[in-house]
Amino acid sequence: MAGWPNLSDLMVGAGEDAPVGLIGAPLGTGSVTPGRCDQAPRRLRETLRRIGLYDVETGRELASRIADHGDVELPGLTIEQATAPIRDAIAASAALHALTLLVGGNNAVTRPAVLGLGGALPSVGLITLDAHFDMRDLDGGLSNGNPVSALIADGLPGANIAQLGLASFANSEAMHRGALAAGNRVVTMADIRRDGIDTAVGQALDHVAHCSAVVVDCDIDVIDRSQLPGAPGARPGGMAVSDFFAAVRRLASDPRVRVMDLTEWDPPLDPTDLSALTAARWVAECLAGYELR
Ligand SMILES: [Mn+2]
Repeated sequence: MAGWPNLSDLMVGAGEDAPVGLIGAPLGTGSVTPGRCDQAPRRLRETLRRIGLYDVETGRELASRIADHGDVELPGLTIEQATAPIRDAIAASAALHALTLLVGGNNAVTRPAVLGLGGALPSVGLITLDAHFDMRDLDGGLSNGNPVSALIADGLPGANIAQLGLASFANSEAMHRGALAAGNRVVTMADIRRDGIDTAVGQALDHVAHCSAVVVDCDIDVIDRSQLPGAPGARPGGMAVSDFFAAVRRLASDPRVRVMDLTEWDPPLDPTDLSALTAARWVAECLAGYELR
């Protein structure tokens, strides 16, 4: 792809006018499985030059500029300590850009992303593409396994939460019951295989139809492990990567979607560049969806 127009050509400085913003949140502390997902923002930026701009499926070339706000400074911070700086970075970006791409870091970055949209939780929706409910209990403090529980405790109603891609033998009965009791829309991998990804995404958007702003959490462990080895939680039997890309594009096309995050990518887990190329194409799918608005 050397010499071809590519995603890196769309990156501009934080002070420049752009419809899309990008923030890195290299949060690695507090993970249930310790790892190096703090390396993901840097690796993603390095890989953007390998993703072209022209989409043969639509005959269109991506053109939306992305203002890079750099990484939130988080060295050594706990999730509790990192929450306010990430929240504030999201709020600042949302004031400037129609869509903000938040590159984690572990899945704990999703809570400050939701809080950054003004804190009016009854009007904010959350759609997760995730193998897990992220509904672990809060007794031991915040982790990458409980951002959804924490948001519900903050006051986010389950009527505003849709969860797509839940995997068998990767969640507890208590989490499943908790999600249903809260009123979350729960769509499992078998549902998606039976009904198709378009139906699943439509169900999620219907569930949050009353919300004025929406955060989409893309925990890439939702993708089948054979197609995304670089996430500690990814397992066989996960979402086809083509379905993941289609879901991301369609969700990004909804103007109410103000933040899309990419979490749980741990680059050293994948010695090939498969996971990096998948993460970088996520940026292209977000832009392609945005340009359908
Ligand atoms: Mn997760």
